[in-house]
Amino acid sequence: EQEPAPAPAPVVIDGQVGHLELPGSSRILVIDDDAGLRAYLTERLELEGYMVDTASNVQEAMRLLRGGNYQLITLDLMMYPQSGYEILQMIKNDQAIRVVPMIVLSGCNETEDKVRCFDMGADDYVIKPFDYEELSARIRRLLQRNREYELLAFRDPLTGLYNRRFFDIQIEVELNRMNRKPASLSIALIDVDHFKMVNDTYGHQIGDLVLQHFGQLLRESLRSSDIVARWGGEEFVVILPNTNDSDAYKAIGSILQKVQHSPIVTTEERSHSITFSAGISQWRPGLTVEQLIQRADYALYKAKHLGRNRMYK
Ligand code: GH3
Ligand code: MG
Ligand code: MG
Ligand code: MG
Repeated sequence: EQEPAPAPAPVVIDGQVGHLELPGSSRILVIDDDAGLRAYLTERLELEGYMVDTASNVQEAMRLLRGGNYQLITLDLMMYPQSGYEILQMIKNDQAIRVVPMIVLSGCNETEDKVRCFDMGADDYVIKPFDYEELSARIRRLLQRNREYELLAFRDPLTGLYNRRFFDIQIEVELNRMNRKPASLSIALIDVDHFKMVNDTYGHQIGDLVLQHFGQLLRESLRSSDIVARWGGEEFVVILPNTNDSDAYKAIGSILQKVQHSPIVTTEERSHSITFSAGISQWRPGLTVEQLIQRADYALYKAKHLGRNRMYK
């Protein structure tokens, strides 16, 4: 007796979903009009590995918050001449910084003050004089919780890479950094060629696995300082800090070589590899984020138009 021949089921190289690491260690802003307390908190927190900045008034605090990337704020409620409430209100009125976790430090142990602070958006309220170990534990927990949310908010669920929301924030951070200290930076927009055919031939689920695998390959092939994000669909974007467009061209080119020679879907009859097209642009002083992306997008369009499986810069 003869067994029926099994249907040729596609075998897919299983893509490990990359682990997302948010860059940088935690930076804390201590806002307090008491110089002794600022010095004390700076010393203790720095011993624990945090980066600490301090501000003694609202102007300084807002300037630091707008320019820097803080993961947590401690705010003294009793400040002179502006009260901590006014600063709290200013922070919560600013769309960009209102999301930074905040612990209020206060000498008032009145329910009314605590309720008011929580209602205004404070995340925790610690009475002065405080036990440093307890404050430190509260800071640790708040940072951890926020990190858990960031991992959800900034991650693409299919590939485990960063998502576009993260790219939008990170590119601003990088350009701000370069305005302070000039350096080179390039971005690459990457679009898988004829991806619709992969879906049409093997099905959408296999298409998903191919995207996971490809995302992982991008991640593994680039430096850890390069930011790889899923732009959407079968499109990816890479930020290459400290890289001019010629070096970016080389880096992406080696991935292009690797990808076209490694089968990504294998059935009994044949194996299928994918190719991609990429558009590369280098940041120049004066370029906005939008212009930088527009240039990469135009370069990608040229690469597609010239026949795909290639780059353009
Ligand atoms: P081109 O070389 O011009 O880029 O051709 P293409 O087929 O790659 O481009 P097109 O924009 O025509 O098709 C993109 C396809 O990618 C269509 C869409 O269904 C598919 N796609 C987008 N997101 C996903 C996804 O998350 N999973 C899967 N399986 N397919 C996706
Ligand atoms: Mg005070
Ligand atoms: Mg596309
Ligand atoms: Mg495509």
